[in-house]
Amino acid sequence: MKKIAVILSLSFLLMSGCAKTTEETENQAPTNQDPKVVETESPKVIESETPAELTEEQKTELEMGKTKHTAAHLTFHVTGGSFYFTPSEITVQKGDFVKIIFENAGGMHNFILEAFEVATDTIKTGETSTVEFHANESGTFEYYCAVGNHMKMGQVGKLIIE
Ligand SMILES: [Cu+2]
Repeated sequence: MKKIAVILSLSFLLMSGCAKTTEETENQAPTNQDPKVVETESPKVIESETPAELTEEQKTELEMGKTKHTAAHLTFHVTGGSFYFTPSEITVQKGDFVKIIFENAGGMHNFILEAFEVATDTIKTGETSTVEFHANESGTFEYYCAVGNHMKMGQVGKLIIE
């Protein structure tokens, strides 16, 4: 009878032990899975948040952000006549996006800025021609009118990129 009692109590202990083990594994199971879930989701989230490719404008803005400058979008009205540009000096910051609205006050003129491959059409009195460029290089650059001898006659200007 004692043997049976021992066996019964042993089997009871084993059963309760098993039960506890099962509970523990059940309790542990979710905590073990949680990191796995995070691990598998995190790379996906990072991938989806990574832009396919930054545009030139975004890259510039990032560069400007590092040096605490913000790339500006600037528009200048430049008037050309015989034989001048007004203004004859334009100053922008490196990284700015510049739009030039060239207005012809009289004669045949154009606006050429070779450093940035900018050239308006040759326009007549009263006409306008617009060009845009990215001032991504600092320095002083000359713009001029390429019609006839206008440049020699003084139809030049200075672009300063700081
Ligand atoms: Cu001219």
